[in-house]
Amino acid sequence: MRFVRLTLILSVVLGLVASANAQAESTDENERLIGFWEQCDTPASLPETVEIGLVASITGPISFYGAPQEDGVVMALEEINASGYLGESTLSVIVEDSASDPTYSEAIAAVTKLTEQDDVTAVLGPTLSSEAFAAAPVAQENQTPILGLSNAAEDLPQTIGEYYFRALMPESTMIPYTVDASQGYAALEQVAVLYGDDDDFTLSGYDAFIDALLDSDITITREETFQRGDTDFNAQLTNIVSDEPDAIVVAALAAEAVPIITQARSLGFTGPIIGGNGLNAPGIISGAEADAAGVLVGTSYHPSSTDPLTARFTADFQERYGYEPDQFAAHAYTGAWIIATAIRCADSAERDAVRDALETQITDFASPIGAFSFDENRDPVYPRLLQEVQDGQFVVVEREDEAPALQDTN
Ligand code: 1QQ
Repeated sequence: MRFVRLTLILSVVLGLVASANAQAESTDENERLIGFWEQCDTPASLPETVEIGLVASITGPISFYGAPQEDGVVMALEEINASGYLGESTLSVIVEDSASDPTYSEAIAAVTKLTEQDDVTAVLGPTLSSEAFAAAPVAQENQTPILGLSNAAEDLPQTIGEYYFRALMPESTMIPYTVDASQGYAALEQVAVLYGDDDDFTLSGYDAFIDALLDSDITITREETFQRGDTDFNAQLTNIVSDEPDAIVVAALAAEAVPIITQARSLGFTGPIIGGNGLNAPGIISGAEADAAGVLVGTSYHPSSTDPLTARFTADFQERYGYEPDQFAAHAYTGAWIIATAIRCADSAERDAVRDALETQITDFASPIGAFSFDENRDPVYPRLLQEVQDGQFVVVEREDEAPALQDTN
């Protein structure tokens, strides 16, 4: 499986080398919607090939998130190489599947291989915050920049160190917005909280929800817990529903979120179900079907955006893969372009130079998730939006920034 994927990527890369030079001088505006074409000169000192790694849970229950991540990264690399963004140099990726391993040892082994054996310039991933807590320290020890694409747990950059950056904002930044925006949309006086107490991401989601609810003077009717792999939530939900809350807040990963949603509806709960990042996967909707109606979740990307860059990303991805991209694909695509931009701006494949460029160069980077910058904690800043599941799809019900700033593409 991995061999097939690598072969495929290699042939994509090789096929593109030939066309890269021809297109390097292209001034086609559509092609240059994304990238720091003006901000940083075309690099001249890079090796023929610059290698990066991707660690993602492409198989198993976490593939809800990891599979679209791989697709987003592969598409970004194809664009980067075809457009000559790195001059004569080709960016290639070694993909490692951390396979939803609940012990996280697959993620640790993957980051070890990439940083110690393959000598990659930088690593993208891993998918879960829990995987990142376990595996990113290996990149830190090997002084290799590592960009989390979907890690929302609290304090990850501070815990791992200066080589860790992330392309997804922490729950402590997204959830206050989610709760605030949901209030404008649904009457929330008393709310129940259901959360996984054995995962770094769901625990951070729990903390962020509690803080946001208390800040908004919303009464918490009850708190209930579960663990990864659980399938029967009827005991917790029966208690929760008996209090007649206005909404249920859920900090869960997708595999558990689907039965939570369907069992809550079976028990007669018809109100909003407000989720953290785990509920951003479209698999929630295909899994819970009509029961998903009324799920509210904060995010950064929506395929309906009319921003030209976002619209082009959405159309190209849909055409290439035959399915609509989700937030996880959009962050992965953006993350790959950001690594390429750090390499371009540093004019170096050297790890420290790329790390420094990530820290100093990435400001107002126009992307499918809006204008993207890193703050002083190496956490990202970009506009947020609230979406609700209506008629079997995510629909934007509020956005923080109607028109994300577009960088000058001339
Ligand atoms: C995390 C997450 C998950 C919901 C998706 C990967 O955000 O583990 O931090």
